[in-house]
Amino acid sequence: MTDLATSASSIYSQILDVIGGVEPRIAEATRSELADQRASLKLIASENYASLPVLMTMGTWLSDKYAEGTIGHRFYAGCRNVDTVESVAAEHARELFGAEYAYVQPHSGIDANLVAYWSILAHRVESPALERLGAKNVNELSEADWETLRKSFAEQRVMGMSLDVGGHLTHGFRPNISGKMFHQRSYGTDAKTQLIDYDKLLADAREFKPLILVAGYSAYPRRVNFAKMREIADEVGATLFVDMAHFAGLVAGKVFTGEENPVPYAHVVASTTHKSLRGPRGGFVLATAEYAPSVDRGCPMVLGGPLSHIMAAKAVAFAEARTDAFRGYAQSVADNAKVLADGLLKRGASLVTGGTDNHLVLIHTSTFGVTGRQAESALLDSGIVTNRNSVPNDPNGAWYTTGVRIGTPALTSRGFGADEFDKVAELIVDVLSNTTPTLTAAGAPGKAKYTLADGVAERTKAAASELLDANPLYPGLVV
Ligand code: DSN
Repeated sequence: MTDLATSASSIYSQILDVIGGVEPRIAEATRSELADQRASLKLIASENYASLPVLMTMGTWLSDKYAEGTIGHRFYAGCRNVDTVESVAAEHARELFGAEYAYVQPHSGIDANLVAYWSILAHRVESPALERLGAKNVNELSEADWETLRKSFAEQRVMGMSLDVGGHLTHGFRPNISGKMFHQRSYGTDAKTQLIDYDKLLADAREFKPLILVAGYSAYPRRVNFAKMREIADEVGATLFVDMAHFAGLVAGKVFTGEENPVPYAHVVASTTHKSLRGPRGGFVLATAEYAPSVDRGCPMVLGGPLSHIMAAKAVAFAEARTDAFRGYAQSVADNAKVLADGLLKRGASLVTGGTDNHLVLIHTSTFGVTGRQAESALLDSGIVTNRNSVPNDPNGAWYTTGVRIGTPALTSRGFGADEFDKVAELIVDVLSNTTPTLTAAGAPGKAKYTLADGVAERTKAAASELLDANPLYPGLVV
């Protein structure tokens, strides 16, 4: 047992006892979650395991302080320690990503994207209008001028990757506020290669003339050329906004460099901190100096008061991500994804784009005659946690889907390497090959119910246990 594990065991046991004295069900659920996470193969591409120092940093009285505003310019008194926390986190983020400016207040990825959108609107639409009208801020505008400006926010255009090829709801789709704020057009991928077709994207952008070009994804298993994205944005006068929530860890870990690193090319970059970056649950925004003043208005523009305890944990996670150990981790995430993809392909699976060169893999479940929902459920029965996901031109829609998305960040954090990921591929193919859809009353394959052949769940769980036991989560932690 390491010293950290010994201390953490003692600390967390006492903390859970205290919590249990107030609400035993919460202490129980917290213990149970650790047991569940320890006992399953976590392949959700957007999840990870934060370090014990990051987890510990989240549970303090920094949570009790209101600090709306910005560093040194708060709407509340007594913020000197929050100023320190936010400054350290922002400094680490700037250095880690080589950004001119970092804003670490967003509470989540959606919040970070909202800050990005509104700061771009503030910079591109509001500021020029104020200048034209000779006003310092919106409160100085006449009612008529304000009404004109307010309406102009709703006339702006955004262009992002289509949902069914891997884009994200926040990239201008109607269920999210971004789809209600903007006129939206999506770009897809080439029908044959399933890769981004930059020439087609340019032609579409020339026609649509978006104010904002969004790059980034949540289910596209390939790298993006951000230099080309910037060329396209420049050609049509768009601001390039990159949502790197999924691959921030690969950028921080210097796996994505040169034209694959969004930071030197984008005007604004938003991200989460808890996916491949392995920090606390939260978000942040990076920007060029030009966009910094408007990003800095995130709170109270679209955010509530910053979560100081989470900003502190972001600082700790960024500090961890500066290390050689994190670089090694990030490279392993990408290497392991290739092994996982190859392991699936050689056993007969079909993958969107034919493979991966980032941290995620999208399995086409039609090869196994099941929907994404059936595959996700059968895998869960077998101790493998994934999520169903649409594939390009998905015949089953966004609810049942025809895909399962899997990723390597979490299990790589546990120490899984090539041998383990090849075995994971074997287990996945075994489960999916032994899953059959239940027939509907009309005799057609249904989309939700399924049968998993006898013994498959048990043998998969047993094999998974061997892998998990050899690579324990929070080794030595006993609560
Ligand atoms: N929930 C994240 C994901 O799973 O990709 C994005 O919203």
